[in-house]
Amino acid sequence: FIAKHDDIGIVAAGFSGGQRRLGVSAAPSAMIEAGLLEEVHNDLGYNIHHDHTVHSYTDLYPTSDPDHRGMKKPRAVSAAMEKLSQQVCVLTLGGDHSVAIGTLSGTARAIRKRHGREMAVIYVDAHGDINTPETSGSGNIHGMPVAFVSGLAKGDSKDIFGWIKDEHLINVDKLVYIGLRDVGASEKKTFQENEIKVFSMHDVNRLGIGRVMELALAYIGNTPIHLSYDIDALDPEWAPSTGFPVPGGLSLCEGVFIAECIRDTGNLIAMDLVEVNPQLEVRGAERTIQSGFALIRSALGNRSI
Ligand code: 6HN
Ligand code: MN
Ligand code: MN
Ligand code: MN
Repeated sequence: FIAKHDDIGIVAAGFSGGQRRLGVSAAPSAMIEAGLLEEVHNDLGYNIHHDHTVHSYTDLYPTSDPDHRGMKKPRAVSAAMEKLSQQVCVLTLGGDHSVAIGTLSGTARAIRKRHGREMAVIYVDAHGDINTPETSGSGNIHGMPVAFVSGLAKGDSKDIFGWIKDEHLINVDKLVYIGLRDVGASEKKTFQENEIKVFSMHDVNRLGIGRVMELALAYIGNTPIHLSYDIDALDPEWAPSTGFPVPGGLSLCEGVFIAECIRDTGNLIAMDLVEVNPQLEVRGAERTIQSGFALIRSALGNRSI
C-alpha cells in the first residue's frame, strides 16, 4: 500500500464544526507553514498531490442548522464530511476529529471497490469518540465519528448523515483503539457489547507499548490499515495545543513507536492527524506541531536505523 508507492495525496481539512473551540481549523496551514510538504517530499521522497487549498468547508454550511437529536451543527458537519468522503486521500490534516466521518467512510468505500476488502482501523486517541447523538453529553460531533462510520449511530435524512451507506461502514471487528483514558459510561458499554478491542493507557502501562502493538497488529492480521491519530492521545506534555487534553497520555516516544509499527506492516493505506489547535498556545504551539510532524514522519517514512 503506501509503502510501495511514491505518490501521496494530502488533503488539508481545516474543519472545526465538530466542536466549539476556535483554532483547530488553522492546523493544516500551521503545519504546512512549518514545512510539512517539503519534509514529505524532500526527506520522505514522495510525489505530493495536493490542491494547495485549506478546505474549511464553510461554503457547505446551511443558513439554518438547528440542533438535531442533541447534535450541534449536524447539517454542516454532514455536508462537509460527505464532501471529504469523496476526496479520499492518503494523509488528511484535520481539523477536529469529526473529519474521520469523511476519511474513514471514504477509505472504507475505496478499499471495498478497489480490493473487495474490508479495512482495519487503528484509532489512537485519549477519547472513545463513539458517542451516539443520544449518549453524547456535549452534542459535539467530534465525539461521535466512530459511531457514525460503524453504523452504531444512524443518520436521518440525506443532509444529516443519511448519505452514509453500507459501503462506507467500517467493521468494528477490525477496529483497535490505543491510548484511551477519558471514556464515558455509555461508550464503555458500547465497547463491551460490541467486543471492541481497546488498549487503554492502563493497558499501555501494564503491558508496555511493544506488547500492545504486537497484540493490536496480530488482532488485525494482514489487512489494509487506516490510522486515525488524534494528537490528544499524546500526553499534554508533548501536545499541549489541543482542545480536549487529558493527563496521563502517551509519551512522544510511545506515540512514534505506534506509527512506526504500523508503517512496518506495509499495510498502511491512510492516516488522519487531527485536533492540533495552534491557537491554544499553552507553551507555544510549536511543540504540538513538531509532535504531529514526528507522528507523520514515522508513519510515512522509512527506518533510519
Ligand atoms: N476528540 N467524549 C467527549 C464528547 O464530547 O463526546 C469528548 C470528545 C473528544 C473528541 O477529542 O476527538
Ligand atoms: Mn505523481
Ligand atoms: Mn478524537
Ligand atoms: Mn481525543
